[in-house]
Amino acid sequence: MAASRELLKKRMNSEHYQRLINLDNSRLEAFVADAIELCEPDSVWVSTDSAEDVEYSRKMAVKTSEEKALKISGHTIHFDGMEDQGRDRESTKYLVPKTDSLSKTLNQMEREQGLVEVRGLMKGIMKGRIMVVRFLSLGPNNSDFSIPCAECTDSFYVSHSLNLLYRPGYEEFKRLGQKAEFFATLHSNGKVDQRMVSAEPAKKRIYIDYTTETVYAVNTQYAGNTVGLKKLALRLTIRKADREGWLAEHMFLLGIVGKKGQKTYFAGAFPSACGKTSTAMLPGEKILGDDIAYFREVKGRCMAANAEAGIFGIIQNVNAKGDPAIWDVLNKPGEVIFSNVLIKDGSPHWLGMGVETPEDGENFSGKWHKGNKDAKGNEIPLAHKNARYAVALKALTNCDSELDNPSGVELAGIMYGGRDAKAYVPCQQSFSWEHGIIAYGASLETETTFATIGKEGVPEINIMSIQDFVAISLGKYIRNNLAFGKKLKKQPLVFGVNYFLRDKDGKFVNGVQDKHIWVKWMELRVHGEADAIQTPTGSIPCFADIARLFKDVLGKEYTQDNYTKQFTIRVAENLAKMERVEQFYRQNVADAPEELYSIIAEQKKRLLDAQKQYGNYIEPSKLAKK
Ligand code: GTP
Ligand code: SPV
Ligand code: MN
Repeated sequence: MAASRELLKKRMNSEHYQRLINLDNSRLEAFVADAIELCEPDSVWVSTDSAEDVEYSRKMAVKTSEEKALKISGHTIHFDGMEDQGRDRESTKYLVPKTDSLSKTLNQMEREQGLVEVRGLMKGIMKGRIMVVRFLSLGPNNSDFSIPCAECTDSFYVSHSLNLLYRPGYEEFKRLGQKAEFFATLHSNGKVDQRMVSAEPAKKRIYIDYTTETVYAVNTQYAGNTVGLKKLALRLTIRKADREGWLAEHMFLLGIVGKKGQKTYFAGAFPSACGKTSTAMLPGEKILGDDIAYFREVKGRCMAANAEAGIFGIIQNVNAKGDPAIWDVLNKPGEVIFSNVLIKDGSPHWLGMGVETPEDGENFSGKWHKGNKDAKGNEIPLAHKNARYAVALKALTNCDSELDNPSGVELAGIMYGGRDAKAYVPCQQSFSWEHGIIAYGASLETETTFATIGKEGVPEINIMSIQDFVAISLGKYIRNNLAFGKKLKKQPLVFGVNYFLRDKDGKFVNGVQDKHIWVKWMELRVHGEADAIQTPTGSIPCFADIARLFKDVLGKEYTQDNYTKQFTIRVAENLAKMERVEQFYRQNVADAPEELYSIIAEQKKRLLDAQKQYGNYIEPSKLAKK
């Protein structure tokens, strides 16, 4: 008997040992055996896909007090520590072997050293605890998109979240047997306090060993750091997609319902907390995904699927009027995990929920009262800005029918958008696939948000909204995107959006509902039903088309003044932006494709020519329809 099997047999009860052995995968057995030997749990619980097993994780999350039941049936609350309220860029590192190198914008360390450190922290860490072994699938099952994943964790909150966010994978592992090439995550909460919250944030480590497709996460609970299938797997998926010739993206998937009821699918990349869920949830449309999408070329068409099956969404500003579909699931019986909101009398409260909120209760800081201050003397808000909810997509009335379609859906358009206060117009279409990928995707500028730990509002370049997760060279990643389009007979149209453009006084020039107009316009563009005006940075909507959409979709009057304010091309700001982008690539991306520099140069030239003719601010009325 192989060494792993012997250890497993000794340390597991026979039923759970058998569950593992039935999957007939030696790498899996070695992974679980190593996890047991390293973490020394009291017992090991292997979950199958059965309803009973799925329910066990849900129940245990409450029994262990990692979650508490709320008033509405099926609702629970989980708290993360004060220093564990978002993805932690600083503690998250790629483990790079001495013989390899990764782009310098990525946080990294030498592999052997990292393994010694993180494994040292995990030694004996599960003593007195149960280790749960989970099997799940990224992408629809029985599909070219599927990727099997295994996670060992001592957190039933993590395990419960996996139930809601991903597709079951035990049967998939069984089907694949030795062929299952899976991603593995080993997670531990580490030491917890009396509230069952990870108590040693200074020892938080999230290390990605891409050479063995294994991730270690310790002394953290925040789902973005611990649910292996989310951003941790995305990093590994990008490497896999690179090897296999497809794309894995930080994008939502949305079906826009046309006049005759036909659906046109769009994907959109926005950095964390910059608009993916808000766009995918537009009332009257169909949500297919809100965070991670896979694209494959099939017979010259771009087919897309959601890696996930649920939403781990930002709850701030979710209210009855703006987000009826989410509001509905958050207010009726059904499975919902709330995290880091305020709890009072068994009900959750959050910032921007549109109703009066209590002055006290329990929140991420513990017992809370309005005016309470943190250790640094800052007032503690009633809920964290990055407080979230986890729900299965199928719980939503607007969930798209094609969620589990193994072929995915055909994509008609892609959009890129970040928090760009100064330069890009609210909505524009690229001149070509390549122009869109470079001028909107690779040139994406944004500001840091509350979704990652650290200072908010710091401007940065975040390539395709995915930079943190690009575990291959950035140049190669961009070339893959360019090459992917060239393989397609029918390319999706590429758009740039900017929900966060500000006027001279620092006020946003658009309302939060305006994004609905931009995507409706995109749908018209896909079907050749709207004209556009050509500007130096892209094709923008004509006034009449969007005025009509504002009326039809939002019942709002849209004025020429609004249009001029929003769509005036700010030449100097755009030139400065292109300079910053070029500089970024020259300094950080040694292998950036030549095409990137030529597309940026062409855009600069168009801007300079226009500047000579029209000056620094070009009103759309001055430019010609195309
Ligand atoms: P992750 O889940 O972190 O990947 O984020 P996301 O891209 O799904 O972000 P989400 O759509 O949840 O939006 C994040 C924040 O942006 C929320 O607090 C929204 O209120 C705010 N937001 C969304 N759309 C707009 C908009 O059009 N204008 C402004 N000003 N804020 C917006
Ligand atoms: C993001 O930060 O982009 C998220 C939330 O979607 S998580 O990755 O889970 O932290
Ligand atoms: Mn995200």
